Amino acid sequence: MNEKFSHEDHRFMAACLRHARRNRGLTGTNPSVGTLIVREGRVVGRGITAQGGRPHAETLALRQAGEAARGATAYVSLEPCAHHGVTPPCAQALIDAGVSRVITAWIDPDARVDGQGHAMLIEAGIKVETGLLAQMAARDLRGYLNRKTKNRPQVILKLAVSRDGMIGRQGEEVSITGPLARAYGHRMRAEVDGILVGRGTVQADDPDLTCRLSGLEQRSPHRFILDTNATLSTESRLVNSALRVPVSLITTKSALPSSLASVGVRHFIAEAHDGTLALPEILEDMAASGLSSLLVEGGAQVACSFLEANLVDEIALFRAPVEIGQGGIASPITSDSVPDTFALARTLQLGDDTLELYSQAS
Ligand code: AOF
Ligand code: ZN
Repeated sequence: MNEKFSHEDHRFMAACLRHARRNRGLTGTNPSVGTLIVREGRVVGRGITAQGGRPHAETLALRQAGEAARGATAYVSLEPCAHHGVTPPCAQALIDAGVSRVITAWIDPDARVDGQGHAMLIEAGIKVETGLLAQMAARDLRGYLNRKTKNRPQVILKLAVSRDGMIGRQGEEVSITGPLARAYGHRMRAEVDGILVGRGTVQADDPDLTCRLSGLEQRSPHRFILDTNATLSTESRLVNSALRVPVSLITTKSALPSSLASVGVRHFIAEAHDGTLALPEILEDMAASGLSSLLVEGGAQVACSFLEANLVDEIALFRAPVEIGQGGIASPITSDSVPDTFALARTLQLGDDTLELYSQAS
């Protein structure tokens, strides 16, 4: 245990991080941050970044704490901001409220903050310590940190693989995983900002790519289709739901056919290198538009392209006991061939299926 921090500090920061997790996927381009205000061992204020990104966590926690914040300790999962947004900086709000100690998990890499929040607090005579449960916080904030430090969203590759190593069958829609694994897949969609597939997958499966879990329908991510020549069928489910949940076609064309544009399909213009869409640049543009996490769901060729370009941060590998046999489409990776730059982080049993979650072992 780090000497700077007591058992109580660990316990409250852990609670603060759990609290922050509740709004993941709901705070727009802003990370979901948590704040706990603690006085004499008792929580007097709790806050999480609100839906849409404002108010910030500290504002809400201080509002709840009121006068009790004076002399209290504030636990914040990310360094309090130092910039003027809709409201004055959170660092200033903590100073004004009279807290005497601020403990954070991670320094905010946003250029407008980047140590300045901590500096403001120290300047005002507040005791500041950072780095408590840092790895856990960084894991929760990984989409945001990826966007700010690598200029691309965190990329999660999702694959459902049969016992014989297939992800589907040529020309036919087959179900590989069972209902629990499918529900988990929908849960994953609810937690990301974007989801991406190739046009071939749309043609073969006509997917919705929305989150259809009861109560989480509003958390469907922005849907992106790699479609170099903008030939997506206007009859597809994706196109028909474009006004409800955003769909962007990633193409090299200068304009979308009016049949698509007129029904709300958005256009994402990309470069191509040697006839192949330039994935690194696409991800950079996505990050610039505020996207922090992207779920890549198919098909085999798209998965291969992301893996070959070394653009995958995590792999969610669903292993199902079914056999596909004749006409199967081979998965680019199976449990036996996950690249050795990835480490198994977690295994979950979901009915008859097993989910293996891998992260880049950085
Ligand atoms: C905090 N507490 O709860 C969050 C913070 O667009 P704005 O003005 O809301 O600023 C967005 C930036 O605020 C974001 O990039 C990150 O630096 C910080 N997020 N800061 O003090 C919070 N969500
Ligand atoms: Zn703030």
